[in-house]
Amino acid sequence: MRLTAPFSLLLMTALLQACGGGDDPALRTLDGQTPLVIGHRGASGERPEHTLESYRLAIEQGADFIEPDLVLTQDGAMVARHEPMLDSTTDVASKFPASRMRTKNVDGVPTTAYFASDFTLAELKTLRAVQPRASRPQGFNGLYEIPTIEEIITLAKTEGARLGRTIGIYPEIKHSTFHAVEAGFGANTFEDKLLTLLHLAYGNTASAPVYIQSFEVANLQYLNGRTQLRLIQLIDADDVKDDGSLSLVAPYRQPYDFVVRGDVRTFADLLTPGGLDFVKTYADGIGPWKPYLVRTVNDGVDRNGDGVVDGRDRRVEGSTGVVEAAHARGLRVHPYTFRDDAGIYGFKDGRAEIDYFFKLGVDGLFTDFPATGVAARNALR
Ligand SMILES: [Ca+2]
Repeated sequence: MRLTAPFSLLLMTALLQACGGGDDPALRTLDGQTPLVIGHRGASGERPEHTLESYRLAIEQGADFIEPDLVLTQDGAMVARHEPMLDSTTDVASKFPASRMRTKNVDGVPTTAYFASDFTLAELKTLRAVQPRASRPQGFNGLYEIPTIEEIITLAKTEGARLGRTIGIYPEIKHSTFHAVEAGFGANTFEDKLLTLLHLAYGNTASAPVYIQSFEVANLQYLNGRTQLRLIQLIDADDVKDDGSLSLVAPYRQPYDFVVRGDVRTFADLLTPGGLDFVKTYADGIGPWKPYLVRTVNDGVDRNGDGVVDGRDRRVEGSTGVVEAAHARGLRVHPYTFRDDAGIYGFKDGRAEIDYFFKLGVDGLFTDFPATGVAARNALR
């Protein structure tokens, strides 16, 4: 049946709205492309973080990138752990005596722990991952190994080929200064190792499905002179205050290489117009903690009426302008960390929070629950 013009228009509008696309404005990402869902430590809300099984679940759920944090072993292997310490995410204490613990300076904080850099890869392979958050599933503890970056790249490529889509990797160089000085590897050894491996696996090109991230600055500047792979400056803070401003307390106040060099700039200083101009000289984007992008205020009102005033009840005051200022300079914006079960500021749940950030125009985001991110991302299409 041929439809009259007004009727077909109505039908099309109805169909578009049924698909969720009718009222969406154009995407406000830097390149107009759909934002990326980055599986933060894999699907770490559901599996012990930084295991092949956590990354595999993130891929199954539709994540575009998987995110391994990297630390070095005694024999120089790159393995996935969020900290150079092994205590909270593995069963190391049940497998090695306390005499293997050491006290080291981790970004200015004296820390006594089992350090990955005091164990060989063969020793680390005898460990099994555990879930560090008591509120998350404990049933996978003791099952999974600590993976190397080589194993993670193989997983991403194998799964990508099987699924017919590109699975990117988003490695973070953890504690560059710690590895150079305290663990004794020397300046830029970590960076050189990672670049050599990534260039071999993906080539030296900005179109590779790779982002390298760091909270430090000098190592990203060093990398910028040696690779076309894309670089992301992470921007940390200690806490968010009631008025929405960021609390900057060491060791979350400044990039640690700034501390060592006597550079007084804070993380927040890197997001001012001048700070973003500086970041643009060596990086392709920023990875800020999310309260830097959306201002929320704790005004004591129990907005969701559950009898408790917490982060979810905060009043959302809108963009801080950082996304817009970064985009104006051609910098991508990938905020962290979105969690269905923790750290939600100003929204009833994790999905509503992600929806808001996607509408704001972020180019991707790190989430412990990639399925939630993928559902929100698909609703934009
Ligand atoms: Ca409440």
